[in-house]
Amino acid sequence: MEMTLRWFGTGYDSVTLEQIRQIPGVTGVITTLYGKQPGETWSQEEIHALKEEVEKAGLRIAGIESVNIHDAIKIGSDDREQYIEQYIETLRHLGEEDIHLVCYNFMPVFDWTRSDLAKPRPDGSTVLSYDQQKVDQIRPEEMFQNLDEHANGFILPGWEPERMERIKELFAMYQDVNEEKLFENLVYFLKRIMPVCREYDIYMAIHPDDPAWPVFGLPRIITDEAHIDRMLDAVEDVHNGLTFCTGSLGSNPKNDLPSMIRHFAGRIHFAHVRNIHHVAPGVFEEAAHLSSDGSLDMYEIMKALVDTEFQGPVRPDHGRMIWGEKAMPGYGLYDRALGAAYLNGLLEAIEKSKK
Ligand code: CS2
Ligand code: MN
Repeated sequence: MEMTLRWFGTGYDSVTLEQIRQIPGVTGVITTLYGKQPGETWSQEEIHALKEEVEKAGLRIAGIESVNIHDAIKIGSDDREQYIEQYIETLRHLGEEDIHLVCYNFMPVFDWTRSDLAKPRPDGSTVLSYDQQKVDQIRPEEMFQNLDEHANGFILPGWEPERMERIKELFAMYQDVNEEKLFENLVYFLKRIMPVCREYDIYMAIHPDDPAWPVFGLPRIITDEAHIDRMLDAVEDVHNGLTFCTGSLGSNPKNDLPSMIRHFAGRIHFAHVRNIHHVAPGVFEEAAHLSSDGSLDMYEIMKALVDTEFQGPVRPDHGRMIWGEKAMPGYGLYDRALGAAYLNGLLEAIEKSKK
């Protein structure tokens, strides 16, 4: 397992590669061409330049998060072919640059959803939080303003202002897309891209829906073991795999995460390991990575990854905002660095106790 950190790129991220390089045990970054719109082709030159920049800093690109999927593909509209072709082109260019892991999500309209980006915790830190009642009181088109206020001036992944301006239009486009249709469109997309994934040995790793239930009446299909089984079985190829995000799947307390890791062994290509604190049904807030700070057992999660011989990159996920840092909510340097150090500690202990 390789310890990594997500990095949004020069000009977008307040965290630098030089800082990431100094976190003990972190050898790779998970990055993206942040300025790209979903559906836009990534040229090989652009990917190459990004790779050089990362390598010059003494790190490597362990994977891409995300190559976003155009709405036409999720909706299954007539113009999807063109966007699938462009996606395949991008995958080919990534493959040529020796990049073999691509994280993506298949959530309609909104990527992850939260009701608050800066909820104070008793220790004075702030975290992202979710309260179903609050979300129910907000109209989708107001969601962006609600979040933007606490975004510290950063563009949040999945919440780009140009998308938010079209929110009503987007909702209308998804009107006839129910759970079944969305699933069919995902399978169609996966079947179309599998040949290029096999050719270049690219592992696709779908990110679970966050939170793991339908929001604003929009369908969500990557939420629990049964749904994920269905998706993996529909395209039975190791290149069709999963990002195991403990915070997203863990938003539903019914998801038994260590058991799911064992169940999906071999199809998990990327792990996001973070803790959350369940407050009440439909209400949760993010926490420090430490087990005792939240509701998830981080030791059992890491142990399941080690036991199943997970070989891919792992990264701490959303961190708290601490020590006065001003960064993209969830993606500051300090708490994620603490998270990486903690996860590395667990790993060392688990591995040594096995000998
Ligand atoms: C989130 C998402 O949980 C997470 O990692 O921050 O933005 C996630 O990166 C995307 O949904 C993946 O496509
Ligand atoms: Mn995640």
